Amino acid sequence: MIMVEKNLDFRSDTVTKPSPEMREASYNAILGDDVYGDDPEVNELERVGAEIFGMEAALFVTSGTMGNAVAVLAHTQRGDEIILEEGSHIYVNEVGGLAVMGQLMAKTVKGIKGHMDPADIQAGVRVDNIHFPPTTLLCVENTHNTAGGIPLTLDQMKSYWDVAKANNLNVHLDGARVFNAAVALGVDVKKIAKHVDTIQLCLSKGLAAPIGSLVVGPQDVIDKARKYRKMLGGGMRQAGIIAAPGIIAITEMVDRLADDHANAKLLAEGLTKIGIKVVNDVQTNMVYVDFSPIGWTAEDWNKTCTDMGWKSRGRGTGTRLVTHYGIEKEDIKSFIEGIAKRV
Ligand code: TLP
Repeated sequence: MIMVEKNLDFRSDTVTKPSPEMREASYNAILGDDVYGDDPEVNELERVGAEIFGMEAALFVTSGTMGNAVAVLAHTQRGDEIILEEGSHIYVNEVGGLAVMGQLMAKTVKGIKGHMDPADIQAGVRVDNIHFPPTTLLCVENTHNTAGGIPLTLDQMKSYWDVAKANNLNVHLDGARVFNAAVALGVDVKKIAKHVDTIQLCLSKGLAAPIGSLVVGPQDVIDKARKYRKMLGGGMRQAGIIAAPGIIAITEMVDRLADDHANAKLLAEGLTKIGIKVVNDVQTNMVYVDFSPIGWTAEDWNKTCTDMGWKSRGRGTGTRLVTHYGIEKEDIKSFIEGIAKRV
């Protein structure tokens, strides 16, 4: 019997390990060649994924980065301009793939807590002019990672949709943590999906599957994305072994994200009492801290965490702490007590 493994690692929710049920599902997977469309677990994951989001189709990809890449490629032509939030993962953290693979121009809009003012989006859209590239896509991120795991509200999502459609743009959502957003907002994820054309959602973050993402959207866009996935080397053959845990991720691991959010709040409150500054508005599973008020450097923080058996990676005067599957309320309490003793 495989037990739920403790995972005292605040670096990210990408570190989550599969649940015992997921490991069993991988073991029992029937498997087939997915490039021929023959893998039953992949087919089921794509069917269930599309259904959960109220979309026509879904595509299983290796990672969030690949999911965003194939979606952006499917929506655009070489030489288009796309609008993104300044701190978005696609713009900052995906190795410039949009420029390299898509030959796309990027126009960034500065958000406040991850939220872009629709007027700024409108101002970023190019008018039809022989000198300008056409603007064809708006990318949104929900929850917004570098803004502190902020869930964008349905009204905000609708405001992007309205401005995009008024200008004939498609909308792609980097929903690496879209289930965290839905849980934090207390809404069905379909309501978020209503305001976008495509979504990339990660199975391998808080939902604890070992590998992979889904791209969901209209059939014709997903067909194009599938072709781009093959071009990028992402045709995966007996991928059911990793798709089987993905099915459990989206059907059984969503509700427990509320525990991660509660644990993040508990962590933020505890650290604030000790004198550590929490710099974000904690609404989901991320706590951004500044430990300079207690006189600690990143080295002090990292060493203290290591001594206590935790993984955390301080840089400069702060770090991001992410709560996830494998970290329980008791672990948060003992982490806070441990830090308090050492300050
Ligand atoms: N984010 C990772 C790091 O790359 C920063 C993390 O630890 O948070 N979109 C968003 C919003 C993400 O946060 C990430 C991963 C991705 C896309 C990419 O997913 P992967 O890592 O599966 O390629």
